[in-house]
Amino acid sequence: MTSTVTTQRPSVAVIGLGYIGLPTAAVLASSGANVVGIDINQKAVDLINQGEVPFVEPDMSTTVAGVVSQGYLRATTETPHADNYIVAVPTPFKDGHQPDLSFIETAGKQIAPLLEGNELIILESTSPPGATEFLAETVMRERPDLTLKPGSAQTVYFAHCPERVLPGRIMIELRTNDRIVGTLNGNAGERARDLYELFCEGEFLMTDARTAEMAKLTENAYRDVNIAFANELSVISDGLDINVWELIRLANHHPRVNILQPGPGVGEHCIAVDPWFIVATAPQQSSLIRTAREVNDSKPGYVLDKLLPQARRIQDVRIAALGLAFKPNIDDLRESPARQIVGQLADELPQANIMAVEPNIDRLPSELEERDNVTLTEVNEAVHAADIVLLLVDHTEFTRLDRTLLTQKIVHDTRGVWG
Ligand code: SAJ
Repeated sequence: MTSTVTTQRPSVAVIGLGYIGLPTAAVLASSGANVVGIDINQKAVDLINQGEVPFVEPDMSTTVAGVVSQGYLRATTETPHADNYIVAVPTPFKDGHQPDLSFIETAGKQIAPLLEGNELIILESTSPPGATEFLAETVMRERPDLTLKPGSAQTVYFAHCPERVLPGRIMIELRTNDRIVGTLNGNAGERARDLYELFCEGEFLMTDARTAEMAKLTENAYRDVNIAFANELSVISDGLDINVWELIRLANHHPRVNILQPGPGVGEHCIAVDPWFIVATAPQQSSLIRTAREVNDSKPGYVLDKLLPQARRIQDVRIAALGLAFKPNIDDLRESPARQIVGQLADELPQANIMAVEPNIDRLPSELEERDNVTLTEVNEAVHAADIVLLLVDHTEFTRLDRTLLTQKIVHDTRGVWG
């Protein structure tokens, strides 16, 4: 009996080289696929083709440099033909928190003219229920000669395989997390699993596309609701003169209680956005999920309401605002509540000297940089000079701060790290 061993590397085109697309492209290329990454950002494309990376993610740069130099990953602005497409484009929301699927639509229109039949198209972007179907319909509208009906030479296969990796641990979690795979037609799910098995050691959980879409949203809404519970407790505790972190620590000793941590709000693109996709899909049935979003979105305003009256009583007040990132020990400022709070402080207190401390960046974001009353300052210098110290992010540099520097200061610790 003879057996054939195929050594051919599968071809994959990854559309969107952002926080998910680029690490996925790199890890696929390092695990046996020939990958082309497509992005509209020419600067990012050029950087990647030089083996460099346009944003910081631990361990990503060495993988990218390796696969680019071996020729297994290249980036381009032009979509080529591939046997497998992975769509990892943004899914923001529009006015009224309605999902904006225009990037998915554009990706579908980009891919459609290249299709020959039998390709697999995987939607990775976090999406409202029905988005994989929407992508398939977009492609089919452009190409009426193709079909979703399995088994013919003209069939194109669609699956949803949502990313679930944590920023800061993406290169590890891509390999180790379990993967939900949702089939839209035929054996699309099995084909997606075979492709992801090149790098993913986690369990593959097979379902339909709509359930897979909802599962991803459910995970982030679960976390959002739990953070909202902690944030609501923090506001209640303030009124009762109770330390909320001690309260939560005590309650969490119960074997079936596990409350998350309050803070100045919820940042970044995932947890602060995804629950709205559920609300938009089922507005009448999602009052808890909507309220959780509102509670977390109101937290930056609550922090400001506590701080501003004190700040206004001090002439030419000096405020050390510690942290701009959306969570500890990363440089990602997207949708960060800390950044929002510092911006509003600058608006409300034109005479103040606001010393923003963010050890993970070397330049303030433009909307803060152009303000006369905000400067990027080193932590010890800022705390030393400040009347008010406002802790917004629990970066290691701040949790380790010499507490004696805080005596004589008005301290607002939104993360509960200084007791
Ligand atoms: N936060 C709190 N209190 C907590 C935990 C978090 O205030 O107890 C805040 C953080 O400071 C941050 C925000 O919530 O501002 C979100 O941070 P996170 O670490 O909870 O999550 P993300 O947004 O970095 O990543 C999430 C993850 N989802 C879940 O844990 C269910 C990740 O696995 C997803 O892949 C990612 O969203 C995504 O891309 O959807």
